Amino acid sequence: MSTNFKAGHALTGEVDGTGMRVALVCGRFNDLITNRLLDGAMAGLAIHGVREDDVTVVWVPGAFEIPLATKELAMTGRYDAVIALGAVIRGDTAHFDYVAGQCAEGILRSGLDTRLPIVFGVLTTENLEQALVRSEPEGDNKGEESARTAIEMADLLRRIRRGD
Ligand code: INI
Repeated sequence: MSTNFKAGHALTGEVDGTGMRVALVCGRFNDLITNRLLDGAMAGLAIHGVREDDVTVVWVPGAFEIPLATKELAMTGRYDAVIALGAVIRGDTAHFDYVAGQCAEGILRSGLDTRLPIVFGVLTTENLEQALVRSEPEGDNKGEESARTAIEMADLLRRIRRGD
């Protein structure tokens, strides 16, 4: 029979983070937005059964600094997943492209290098309004979505490695 690694519970599709340890890295730049993402992520983790005591939150100056922190946290071996939260909002210069691009590339690389799920919960938007829409306290929230992704990927890797 073939093996089919479905996301979450076979019937409901729900993911279960019970017993998982998760680290969050938040950029302080645009912290009006990143605090909203953090609230969404904490709520998402709680909904899926992750205990508050099993969550570590680390702040860094901006999105550019996120990959170094995600990699360092991943390398401790203490976490099942790491979530990166940031807000890069386009200004008048090319700075946006460097910060957003390098942040995304660095986060991807830190996951591949450490073989741990590192979730890209970094908003890259044209303006503040778009960032607000994607960080709603009750509604669309990239932080909450990232929490689910972290649990799903941690569970998937666990099952692939166990071979069940
Ligand atoms: N950092 C962000 O997280 N978001 C931004 O929109 C941003 N902009 O626009 O400049 C930003 N810049 C700071 C950057 O992440 C570093 O902290 C800084 O360059 C020092 O390395």
